[in-house]
Amino acid sequence: MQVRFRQVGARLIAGAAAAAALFAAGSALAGMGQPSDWQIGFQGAATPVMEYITWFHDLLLWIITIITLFVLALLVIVIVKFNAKANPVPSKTTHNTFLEVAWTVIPVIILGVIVVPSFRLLFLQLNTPEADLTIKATGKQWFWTYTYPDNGKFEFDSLMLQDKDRKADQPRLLAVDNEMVVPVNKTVRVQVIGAEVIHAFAVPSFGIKIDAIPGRLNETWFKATREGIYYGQCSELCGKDHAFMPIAVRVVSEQAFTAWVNDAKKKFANSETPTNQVASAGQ
Ligand SMILES: [Cu+2]
Repeated sequence: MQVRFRQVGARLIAGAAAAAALFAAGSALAGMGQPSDWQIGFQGAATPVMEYITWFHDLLLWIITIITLFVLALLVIVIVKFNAKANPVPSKTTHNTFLEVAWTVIPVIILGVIVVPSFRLLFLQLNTPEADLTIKATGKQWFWTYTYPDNGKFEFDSLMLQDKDRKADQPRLLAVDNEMVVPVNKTVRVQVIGAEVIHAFAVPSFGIKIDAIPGRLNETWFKATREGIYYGQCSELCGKDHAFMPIAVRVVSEQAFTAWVNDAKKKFANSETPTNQVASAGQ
């Protein structure tokens, strides 16, 4: 019996180690701003909110793994030690005060450990700090329109690049013609609304995902701490081209942002959403 126990234990540990190694490899492959092959974990964090989400996720993964292994070990013990063959005359024990207090108090402590960072994260996500600039993102069928009310009120449409227009380094189904550009290390308030149906504005590396609902102005925020390009997608089933309305956010230095704003003001002056773009968005 002892030998069989040890064999089962050794196999469990080997299995857990293999799973941990696979997970570590998958996490290491996590892309920055876009998904990568064989990735298991989240995309790399580019904002304090996403760093918190990643940390909280890892904490929960440890807790749930330990609980699962503990319950599995108890089950294995019961199956091996207390089956009818191994234990023909069962004990008549019914109550055990210490055990009953322990299995009430220990889960309460575990939930207490989880609830504190959970609420902190919720407040961090929902309390928009003093914003340095506001951008309005309007979900349309099937593309996004970005408005910069603080920087000259220009607005432009952002449509997914078709394969023929895409450069080699631009990811398929994610790259767009006009990226949303923001300065690094600045708090950006994003106001999100839907034009006709419900969409959702989501950028994994920023840790943001919020519904774009017609007639309701939703709000989220992010503060990107490193430059680069970060991709997201509409995350609410919104119709036939739901999969083809990506979000691309380029985070640049403050000087580059000012230069871009000056160009954009001219490029997108008096811009209105041409109806032919709506028609061609899905082709
Ligand atoms: Cu959508």
